[in-house]
Amino acid sequence: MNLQDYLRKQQPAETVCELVSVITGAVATIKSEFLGGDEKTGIFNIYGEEEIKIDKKANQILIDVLSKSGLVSQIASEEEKEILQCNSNRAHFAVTLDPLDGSSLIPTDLAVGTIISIYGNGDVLSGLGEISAAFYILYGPLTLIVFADQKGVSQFVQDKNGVFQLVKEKILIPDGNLYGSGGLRKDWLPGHKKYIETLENEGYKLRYSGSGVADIHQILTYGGVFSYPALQEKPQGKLRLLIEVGPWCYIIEKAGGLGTNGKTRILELTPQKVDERTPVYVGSKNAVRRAAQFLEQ
Ligand code: P6P
Repeated sequence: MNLQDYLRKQQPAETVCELVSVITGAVATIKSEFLGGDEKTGIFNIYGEEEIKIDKKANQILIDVLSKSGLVSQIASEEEKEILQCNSNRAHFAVTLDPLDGSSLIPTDLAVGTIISIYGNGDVLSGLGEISAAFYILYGPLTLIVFADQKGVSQFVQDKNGVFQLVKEKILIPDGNLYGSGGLRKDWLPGHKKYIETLENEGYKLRYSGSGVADIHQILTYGGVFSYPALQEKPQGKLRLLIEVGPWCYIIEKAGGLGTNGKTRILELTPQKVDERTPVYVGSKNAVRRAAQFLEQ
């Protein structure tokens, strides 16, 4: 079964299926821009990171198709300073997007991803508990989509004709023993450092590529925990609550896992602005729950 047929079966609202198709229909165009996409632009985004050509290109491709669809009233993109208001006459979804998360790894040919969350209520700042669906596209040896909604998590792989075919559904995250942590070890706070050392002593294996979508997908597949903690000089860590962490935690929790900021469930939070950052612990329930004990110390 392909993605469109699956969604038609899953989603009563035809427009959700159409919205996802609008985005996945842009995958070939985005991939065609990878070659030469790593050239620097000399422009720095709101996070102080220098943008590369493919960041802007992927962002423009997705904003164009979304704004023309008539299905979207708001777009919050990692590449845009403000929330974009769009004319929508057929539906009024709000969409968050990270057009190409991990794009700085393109020169190394590691997997990168697009992150999407959908708000049926048309308001990206209404709270992460209002997410109606979320998915990521992972551009690796395969091009795959992991899609989550109220009914669970499913995985699709692009076939030789460019069609996304269902390969797994009702995915549940295993316990597993992988861990990844961002930030320099010297900048970790004592509680986080103790937590990670405890996992390592229990035989957890380090898996961290610097490309969040790839790292999250590995945790979803094999189990364990991905974290980007509060740091000495950055108490909110690095990752974006609305654009990256919210969708990741939505997907992982629909697969039976858990996502927190170390203390509070991420999906209970309401971002106050597009570029709000948060520490994150996301993955298998048990491993994530244990973090809180160390962080309270
Ligand atoms: P660091 C990519 O820039 C990103 O936003 C996530 O995809 C990834 O998990 C993290 O930052 C990597 O950050 O500090 O390890 O380069």
